[in-house]
Amino acid sequence: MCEKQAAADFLLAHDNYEILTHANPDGDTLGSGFALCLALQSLGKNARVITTNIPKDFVFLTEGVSAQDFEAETIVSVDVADEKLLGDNREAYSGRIMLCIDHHCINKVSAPLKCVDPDAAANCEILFDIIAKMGVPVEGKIAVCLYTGIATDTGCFKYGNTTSRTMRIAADLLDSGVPAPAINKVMFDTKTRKKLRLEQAAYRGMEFYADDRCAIITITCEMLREAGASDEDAEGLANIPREIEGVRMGITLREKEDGTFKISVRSDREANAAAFCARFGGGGHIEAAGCRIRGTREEVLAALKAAVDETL
Ligand SMILES: [Mn+2]
Repeated sequence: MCEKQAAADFLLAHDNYEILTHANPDGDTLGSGFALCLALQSLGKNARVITTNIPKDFVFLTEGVSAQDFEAETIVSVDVADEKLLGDNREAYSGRIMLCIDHHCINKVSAPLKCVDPDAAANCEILFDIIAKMGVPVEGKIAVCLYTGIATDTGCFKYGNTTSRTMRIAADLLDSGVPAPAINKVMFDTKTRKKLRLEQAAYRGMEFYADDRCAIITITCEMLREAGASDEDAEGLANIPREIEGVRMGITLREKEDGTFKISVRSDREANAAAFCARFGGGGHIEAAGCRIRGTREEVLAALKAAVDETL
């Protein structure tokens, strides 16, 4: 269900856009949002991105995008699978989304026009097509935004969601002049000392389950404090457990101040992380998904291990 031409026609026909990202924004939702914002502005339309807490590595995506003052008319969501993922913006925007552009396999956003393509590795792949169909050249800052989204959602073109089409789009973006090595260095090959300390603690605490086919790490609030690290430094740690040989399912627990744990799951395609997280009211992609569970660490671990028993 992805009529890209219909989405492009809609975008050309309307004006005064607010573009919604998901909460705890990543490179794909921000890349999608700012690429679309720039495309709309280049057509003389009013547009702004509504987002919060942009991680510092992604702030460059916002640079050079003019902040416009206007009365919003048309609400578009990008990379948002469910209205509850709008976070603090949920109340203000629920039920008002007119066009939903997404690539999650389960999309629960209710909108009169939806463009959802689960075969796209990144939502930015879909935006690449839509922006071209709008007649806007995919180059310059728009191309940088789209490249960043695609590179981050594919783990720099390593994950199983990467297709030949992903590579072809990336090739077009490189042809347009995107400085891919510089972006990749920041996204994948740079870490703060705080993050290093956090990783060291995470590796030390890693435990194995289900005959070592499952590896689990826990990041507690205390570990963050001891490392002098922020929530942002904890991003990306979810990939660590799956790096261990023989591990088919890697689970990361992040303790939150509100008495819940944020769970990130990375798996092979058979184990299906999205289905695993759906048991706990979460969702995502086949190889990368997440959910929230309330309880003590022991209770949460027990619930997760029971689900692992039924999955692996
Ligand atoms: Mn995405």
